[in-house]
Amino acid sequence: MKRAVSGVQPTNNLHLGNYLGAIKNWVELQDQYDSFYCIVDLHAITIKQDPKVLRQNVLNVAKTYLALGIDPNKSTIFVQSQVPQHAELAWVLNTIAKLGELERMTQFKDKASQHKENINMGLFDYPVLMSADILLYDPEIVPVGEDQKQHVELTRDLAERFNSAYSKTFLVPEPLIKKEGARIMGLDDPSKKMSKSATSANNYIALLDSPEVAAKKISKAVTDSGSTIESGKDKPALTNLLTIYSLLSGKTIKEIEKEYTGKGYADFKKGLTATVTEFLSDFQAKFNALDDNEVKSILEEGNKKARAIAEKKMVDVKTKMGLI
Ligand code: ATP
Ligand code: LTN
Repeated sequence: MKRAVSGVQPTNNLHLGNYLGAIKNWVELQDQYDSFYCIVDLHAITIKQDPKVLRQNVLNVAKTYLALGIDPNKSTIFVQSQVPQHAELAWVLNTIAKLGELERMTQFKDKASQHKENINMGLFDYPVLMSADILLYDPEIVPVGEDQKQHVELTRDLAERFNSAYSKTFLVPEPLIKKEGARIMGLDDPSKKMSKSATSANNYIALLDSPEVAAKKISKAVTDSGSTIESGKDKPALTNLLTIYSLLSGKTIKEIEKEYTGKGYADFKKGLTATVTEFLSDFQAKFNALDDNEVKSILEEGNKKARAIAEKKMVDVKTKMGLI
């Protein structure tokens, strides 16, 4: 079976962008791919974390994966720091990654400007660790949102560079970025992506927002000029809301536009709110029903499975490099 690998950082609350751009696709891939979904805590510490909060966030992301439909009988859910080969392979890849190519990474530039007081080496090296997360498992595909395309391209370059220096060792993966939902925009500013670390909580709908809070955020969401409900390049705010509506309801954007012909923003936002709150209530009921100890044992199982594959791959890498 072909493999898929992806991950989310255990930082802040996951939001609709994380679901629609990434995790929703993971759920759909589970039957066709041997899937490995990681909680990337070593990535999270590139920004300062409170240890207690981080520990809780790792568990919360695992519960989020499960409540959104990742099935531990089909997919492997595991924690990055519990598989030491991620950090080990990152070091090896550091010796072939070029300073110049890392300096071009837009996520680094964004995060560095947001955290001027702590531009640490880990933040700079983040994409190399991500490459290690991927290459250890030889996946065919890496399902992610649009913002991660540049990092997957770097991963491909590093895989090819290593293969040509030391003979074929890594499969060169493809990013899987869906056309719809790959870049959900902020509700308060449709020119920027919805982000967990946005300064205003009105930017995102967190998966754990209460229906009341979500409704308030939708009512405050910016809209475009004009009064008709239609998508288009000149209507970024409405196109974003229509995309969310469409992906959560299963209706096409065309169908939704038709439904609201002759109606205004108030009716449209009412319909969107109903769709979003239904989704959130269903998700939160599943999330709250999960037992922490059961979730921890699912992670233990996943860690073991991931470790077995990663250990083998590192023996191959080290042998080829003359380290063993
Ligand atoms: P932050 O914005 O705080 O850096 P994040 O919201 O991007 O965090 P990550 O853990 O870095 O969260 O991303 C997890 C996955 O969600 C990645 O595959 C990423 O591409 C995807 N993703 C994040 N934001 C969006 C978005 N606005 N639209 C679509 N996909 C997204
Ligand atoms: N860099 C990603 C998270 C991430 C990831 C990965 C995604 C870390 N390792 C491996 C896919 C595969 C992010 O910031 N969203």
